[in-house]
Amino acid sequence: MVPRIQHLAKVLLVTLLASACSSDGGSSTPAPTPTPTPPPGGSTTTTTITITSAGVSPRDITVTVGSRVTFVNNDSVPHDMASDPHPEHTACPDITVGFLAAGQMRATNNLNAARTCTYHDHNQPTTATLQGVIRIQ
Ligand SMILES: [Cu+2]
Repeated sequence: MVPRIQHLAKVLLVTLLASACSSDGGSSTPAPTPTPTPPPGGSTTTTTITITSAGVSPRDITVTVGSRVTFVNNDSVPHDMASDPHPEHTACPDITVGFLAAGQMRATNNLNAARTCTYHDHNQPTTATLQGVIRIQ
């Protein structure tokens, strides 16, 4: 009788250990929420983007919902700022200010939708220094 009880105890112990093991494998800590990696330099809170021969500055800005952003062309040549994608400009049409002669400035429409918009110079659509990000939050 005694050996049988010992055997039962052993079976019980093994079962407990097995279940402890399986429950441990089943539970997992929640994965950390991924945060978007900001570009080098981060995002700047401003509503003015200045264009010079070096490109647009700041390249990455954050504005509040309802803001307007002003593009200032301080370059000696014209620029034609438009929403991505090129050449349709359909993603964020409200940020398209269009043709800016040297020295000219123009504001976007009110940016009423919270989202991230990117733009380019329609005359130089592949020039990276003339591409930027407007984060509407
Ligand atoms: Cu374009």
